[in-house]
Amino acid sequence: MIADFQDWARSRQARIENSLQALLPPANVAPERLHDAMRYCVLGGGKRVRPLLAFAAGELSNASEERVTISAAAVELIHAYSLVHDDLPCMDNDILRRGKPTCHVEYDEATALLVGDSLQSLAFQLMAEHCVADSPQTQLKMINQLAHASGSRGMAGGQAIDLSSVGKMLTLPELEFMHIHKTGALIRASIMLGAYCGEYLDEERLENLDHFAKCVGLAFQVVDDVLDSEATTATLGKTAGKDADNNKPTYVSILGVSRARELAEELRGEAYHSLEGFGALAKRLRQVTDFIIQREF
Ligand code: GRG
Repeated sequence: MIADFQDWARSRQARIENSLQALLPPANVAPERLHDAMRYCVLGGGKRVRPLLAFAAGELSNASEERVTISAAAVELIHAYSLVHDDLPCMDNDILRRGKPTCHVEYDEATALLVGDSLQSLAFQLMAEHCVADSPQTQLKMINQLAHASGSRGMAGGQAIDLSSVGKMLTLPELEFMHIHKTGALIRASIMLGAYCGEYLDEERLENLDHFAKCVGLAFQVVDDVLDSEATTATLGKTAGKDADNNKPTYVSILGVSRARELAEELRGEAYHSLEGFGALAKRLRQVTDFIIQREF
């Protein structure tokens, strides 16, 4: 990774960490155990890929860092909630997340459910409380996109398809449909929200950005599948090899590792192509794309 990108990414990661620290309810405020668990699940871990994408997309529209920070925090809270619920015994039943015991292991199942519920509500509270766009119409559009991306026609719907596909052999289009929803929708929302924080982009630019976002969301998942099959639990900070153990269809089980890696490269090419009209303004988006494709955890 080039030093210039590392510095940029570290400063945004620190910014989002500090903001999440301040925006989450303090652990000494009642109900203390719930607030403590919310902080445990959000702070001090994670690559913060979605916030990085939001900051990078904000550069296309000259968005203020304050606005992007709130939008990125909202997306990251939804993401953290999804991980907490995904780890529950009724879903993936996992004990390790971000190198630490999962929420229901460290606290209990009821607390983990409430943590997810509360993080989701807090995300929308932030988007309603702070001014994140030039006009109320754009701000409502952003809240709508985040709600859509999180719900049954986005992430939660993708998770439902995932749960029902255990033990089945999906076709490539079916697998893609699942991931566009489960992982892709929130990644797409983080990019579009970042851009909406600034000057309004014309429809053609928004469409190109949206296409970029779809490619990156899928590429993220393809790489995630490759890492799940090749990396170790210690490197990932979550249980490796879970997809195969759970008999889940993945890009690796359908395509094999080397074709899956090629697919990630093809998606990178298509993502780059969608950014051509933005020129140098899209430098950070290209770099975050590279980070997503080349990451080792
Ligand atoms: C429970 C409604 C509900 C949804 C869960 C996103 C999701 C849907 C489940 C997560 C399971 C999973 C491992 C999906 C693969 C891709 C993914 C989202 C990985 C985790 O995201 P990273 O790598 O995590 O960005 P960090 O810890 O870096 O934030």
